[in-house]
Amino acid sequence: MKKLYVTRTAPNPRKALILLASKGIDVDNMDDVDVVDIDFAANEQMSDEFTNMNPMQTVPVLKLDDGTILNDSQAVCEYLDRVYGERSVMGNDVVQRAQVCSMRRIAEFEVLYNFMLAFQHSHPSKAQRVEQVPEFVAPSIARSAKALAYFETILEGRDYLVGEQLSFADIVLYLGLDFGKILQVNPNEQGENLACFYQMMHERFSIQNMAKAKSASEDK
Ligand SMILES: N[C@@H](CCC(=O)N[C@@H](CS)C(=O)NCC(=O)O)C(=O)O
Repeated sequence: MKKLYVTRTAPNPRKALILLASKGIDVDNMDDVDVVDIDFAANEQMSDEFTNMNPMQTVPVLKLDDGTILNDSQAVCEYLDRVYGERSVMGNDVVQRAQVCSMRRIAEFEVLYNFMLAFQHSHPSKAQRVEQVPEFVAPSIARSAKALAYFETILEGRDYLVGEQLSFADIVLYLGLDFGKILQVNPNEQGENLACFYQMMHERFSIQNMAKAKSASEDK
């Protein structure tokens, strides 16, 4: 049995959960994958057992049947995308794959990463993990906002960043917008196109709605 280690509220593991959900796959109901929930409040990512498996002490991690460890969200998502479901969310042809890659990296490094940096340098829960430099917070949020202005123009007249269907780039941009809320950046106030995009994605993939879908399927 493969094992997928996640924290369901954290953006990087959510990439994997949303990728599977977008393909109609219930992560808790897979024949060959067990989900292991890692509780940040209990510092489970710092335990000896977890650290032996992933010295970076981060989630997600996917442990394959032969013991191979994938300890980065992009690697985990590439694997899950290829092995499960029919349509790839990484792009349908060579050009689309390159476009999804480019949009995904900009969403990741300019939006999500800068919000994560601002969070790590300001939130008390990260004080033991990061040497906090409060001066990083405001410029990091400003860099995210600048990239959001770029995405606002990309989304003019379209539902998704690339082509006519949801791609992995959309998932990462959504997670960036959603994580920004913790830093008081309202995803509904970054432009009309981003607000529509956020609401569409949030309806399907918010933590609450994904938990509701899970409990509804368990009740059946
Ligand atoms: N490059 C890694 C980064 C993963 C990462 O930073 N994960 C966060 C959750 S979003 C984490 O596990 N943090 C642990 C902590 O803050 O102690 C990836 O994309 O998988």
